[in-house]
Amino acid sequence: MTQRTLILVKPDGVKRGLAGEVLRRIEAKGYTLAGVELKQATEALLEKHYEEHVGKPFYQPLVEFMLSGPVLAIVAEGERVIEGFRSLAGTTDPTTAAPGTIRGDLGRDFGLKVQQNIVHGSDSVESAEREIALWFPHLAS
Ligand code: DAT
Ligand code: MG
Repeated sequence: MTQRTLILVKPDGVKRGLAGEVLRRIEAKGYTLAGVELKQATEALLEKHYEEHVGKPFYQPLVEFMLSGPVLAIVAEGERVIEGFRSLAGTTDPTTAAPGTIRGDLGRDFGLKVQQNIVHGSDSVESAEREIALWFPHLAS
């Protein structure tokens, strides 16, 4: 089942120069790039992107962090890429994400906040469609 997913290298990843490393891991796994663009998010875009988290205690710090610099937005394509990229990324908290994953290998462990976990990846077919339409309207299906 060929799918597309929306990946973001978050502002911490871009600032630390890890955008290329994330792209390298995506390509090394065999996924293809359908879109790549450096973008500055807006509050309105993030409110839609993180709609399931609006109102949670970590929502405002998350949005402020996501506005703190540009993100590299990526559409990757491949067989079961939605769960495949989630697996490459590792679990949400970089402190405990497994070694070998992006968050596990690259998450810094000093004074790190959970939202500074380098990458975002869509978590379902529905989220992927919704998020691709938000970040890459011209690629929406
Ligand atoms: P994921 O990015 O692994 O899909 P999520 O969708 O549950 O995780 O949350 C979105 C982002 O919000 C996540 O990447 C980091 C931040 N976040 C989640 N839970 C948090 C918490 N308990 N405290 C602080 N930030 C949190
Ligand atoms: Mg999520």
